[in-house]
Amino acid sequence: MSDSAQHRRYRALFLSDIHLGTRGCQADLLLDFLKLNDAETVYLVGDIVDGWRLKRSWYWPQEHNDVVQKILRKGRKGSRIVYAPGNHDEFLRDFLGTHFGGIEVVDTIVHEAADGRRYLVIHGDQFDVVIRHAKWLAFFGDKAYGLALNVNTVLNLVRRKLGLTYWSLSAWAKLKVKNAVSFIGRFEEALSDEARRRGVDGVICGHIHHAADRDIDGVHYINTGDWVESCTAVAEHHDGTFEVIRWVRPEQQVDPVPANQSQVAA
Ligand SMILES: [Mn+2]
Repeated sequence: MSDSAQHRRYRALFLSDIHLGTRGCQADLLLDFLKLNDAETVYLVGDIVDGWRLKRSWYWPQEHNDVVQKILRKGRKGSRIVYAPGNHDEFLRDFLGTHFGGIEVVDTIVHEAADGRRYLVIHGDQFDVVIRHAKWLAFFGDKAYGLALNVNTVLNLVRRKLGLTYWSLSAWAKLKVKNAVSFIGRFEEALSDEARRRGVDGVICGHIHHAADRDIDGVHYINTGDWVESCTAVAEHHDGTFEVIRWVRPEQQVDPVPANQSQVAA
């Protein structure tokens, strides 16, 4: 089959947690994906470049360059590229509201789907603190909740100044496998609560390396997954429906892969 036959153009594509600059990043698979998939708008939903890791030891093979070039090229060829940084690329949070190389940098943004539904696009690390202290935050209410989000930002700014790594709840939870399941559940709940609070229909996020597309109490919760473990992206079709794409090596692409069936244990 030729490339043009396999080539797809979606209304929007959402990618997160690529972690360029780390050995775990599956750049070869991502290049393959980017070659065959295009969109009117490409959202980079955080942790695209792993600034924390790069600061400690420089790892930047040609393939990682190629990924950046491929994304910039999509911008030049007419795709709108929107970048909402995460915790690993939070150095870009100093550039919110700016453009570079044709890329818009935003903290969060609302994406309007073809069917009119509105989605909050956000990396999601902003809610680590909320998840950790869900009980007392619920008790003290909205003000404490807003305060906790600010504390999280300041805390990590201080850690950065001290040269410590960003404290990552997801990394911590993964070390303790039995906590991971409840962590994922609470993350999904916190993000869908935020969508409800903001009066939108759904949320599209990343951060926990766990792709999803489901309804949580009337909120459409979508997670883009990652390009370290599961190699997933989310596409919006031209009718406003969404799909989790799980990308596998070309030689394995015999049958279409069921969207919600995990091939790799997260
Ligand atoms: Mn993250």
